[in-house]
Order: sequence, then C-alpha cells, then structure tokens
Amino acid sequence: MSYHGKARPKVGIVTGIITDVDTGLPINGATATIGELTYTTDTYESLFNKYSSDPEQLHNGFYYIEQVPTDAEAKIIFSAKDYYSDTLSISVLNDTTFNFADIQLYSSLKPSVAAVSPTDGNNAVEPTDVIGITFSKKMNKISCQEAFSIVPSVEGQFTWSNDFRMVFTPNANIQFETTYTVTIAATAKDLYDHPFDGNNDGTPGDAYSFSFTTTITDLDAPAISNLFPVGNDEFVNPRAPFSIVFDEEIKSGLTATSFVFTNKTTNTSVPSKIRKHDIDGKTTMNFFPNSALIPNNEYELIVKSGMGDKYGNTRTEDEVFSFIVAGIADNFTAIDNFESGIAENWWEPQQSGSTTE
Ligand SMILES: [Ca+2]
Ligand SMILES: [Ca+2]
Repeated sequence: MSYHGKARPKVGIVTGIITDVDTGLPINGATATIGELTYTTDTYESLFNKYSSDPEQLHNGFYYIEQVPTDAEAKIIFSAKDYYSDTLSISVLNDTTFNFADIQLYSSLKPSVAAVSPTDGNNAVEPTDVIGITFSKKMNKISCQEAFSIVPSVEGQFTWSNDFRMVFTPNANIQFETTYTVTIAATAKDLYDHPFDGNNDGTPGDAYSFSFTTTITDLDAPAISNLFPVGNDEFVNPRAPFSIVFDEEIKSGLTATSFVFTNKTTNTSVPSKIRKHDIDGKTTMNFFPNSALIPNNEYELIVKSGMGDKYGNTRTEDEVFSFIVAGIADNFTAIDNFESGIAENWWEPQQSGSTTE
C-alpha cells in the first residue's frame, strides 16, 4: 500500500488480562492507563448482571487500549480497588499486531478467615473430625500454625490443602460431649506480611475464634439390631437373600472371615456373595448364597468378633445364628448371580465360611 508520501500516524493496540496474584481470578473494575488512554475492565454493574445474578461469579479482567503510539515504550499503570497499583513498560511494536501485557496485582486487603469446619456453633461434631480453617488470602503457614490454639488443649498436626486452607488433625480423637474453642491469634500473617484482621472490619490486629461441641459419648461396639430372617425361625423362602443390620456403621475390622456361613446338616461351608451397604448411619450386610439353600437343612451363621465403629469400639465376641430352611417344594434352579455391573459394591470373602471338622 502506498500513502503517497504522506505518513499515516502509526497506532497500536495494547491488551491483556489483569488478575489477582493469590487467586488467579481476573479482577473486575481494574483500570489500565497509558498516558491519557484508560480502559476499565468489566464489572457486574457494567456487564455481568446480564448473565448472572451473583456479583462474584463472573470476571474477565480484560483490558484493551488502542491508539497507542507505536515504535515507542509505553508505560502501563494498573490499578484496582483493594489492590496495590503496578506498572509495566512494553515496546509497542507496530499497528498490525496486538501488544500483549498481562499483569497480576497484589491485594491490599488484610487476611481474614473465609470459612471454618466444623462450623461455628455446630453441636454435633464427631470426635474424629479434623479442624479446617480457610483464609481469605494465601498465608504465611508458620505464622498461622503458631497463632492457632484450641481449648481444651489438644495435641495434633498441621497440614495445608493449599496456601489458603490449614487443617489441624488431632493425634487422637478429641473428647465426646465437649465444647472446644479454636482461636487464630492476631499474629497470623499472609504471604506478604499483611497482619491478620480477625473480625474482618478492615483494621488488622485482632483474633478470630469459633466454637463447636462434640456428640454424645459412644463407647459401644456395633450391635446387631436386625436379622432377616430372624434367628432360629424357619427360613421360609430359600431364594430370599438374608441380611444383618448393625445399629451403626462398621468402620473397621471387616475381613474375609468376619462371617462364617455353614450348612450344619452337611457340615459344609456355604459360598456366598456379601454386599455391604451403609445407609443412615447403619451398616447392612446382605448375603447372597451362590446356590440355593437346601430345604430342611439347618444353617448357621457366625458373626465373628473384631468389627468396630469409627471410634474404635470393637465387637469382642462371636455371635451365632441358626435357622432351618423350610421343606417346601420349589423347582427354581439358581439364584440370580448378581454379578454384572455391581462389582465395586461387592465384598467377596476369599473363603466363604470355614468347614467345621
Ligand atoms: Ca479487625
Ligand atoms: Ca459405637
């Protein structure tokens, strides 16, 4: 192209994304300024309300400045509410390509607590639960650990899910029926040494506390609350699977030999598939014999000791159930083998039952 000797003014485009260095989220309402030229990134008020009812949901951080003189250095000043301003210098090369300049800004807000678990005031906390504190900014981990306290005192270990979330895991279960108060002292700092603002009022120098209470005492091992069919009753339907219901969830000690199922008439073990369900805080074990039970035979199921709840309360004695299969004429051939598509829920004993001598 020819401009007949008359030089066209050369202008360029400078564009990029402005993000928060901690969260990586684009910043709404940030400005990029080059000389007299300014661009403000989209905000909920300016744009995002058309797409969302949540002011926090959408961000793009995108800025776009045109008419920038080319073949020169451009100094870009970035600023946003609650962020430290920053500058970048780039060479604006020519008028045919975009000149990209992304920037990450540092929040000037003081760190506070964004969320805790258990929640403040929760009065049904399991003594096995861990304590989690999520901060509003990336934190100086050592300062947070040193600022942490719990009353009554508990020994434990700190881990971090990421730079925002600290987890305190007690070395042993905490006490039942006890109210604990967790405090993060004002000495906690974020990654950039901003002091902690416990009550999140904008003025640092105060602590954050929350309390929770643990559940009622449980010193009992799981007990069998239901059995189908009922022990010693006639087992009227040899095709029906049978079940044991425990009054709480089995969390430990379940092994391939926890249940011993025997045909006492023939003195042979009864190979079965066993399926475990945890529903409404209870464990149900469903037994599906590999082949039909035999009418008029006597069967015995031994529930071995060793299974325990989540607190380590363990069953200490074997429990024995027996029943007789009814002598009804029934010409079915096999129980559904239940083997397709449900493998991951099945728990299959390596040896179903042991043969008594
Ligand atoms: Ca404060
Ligand atoms: Ca228990």
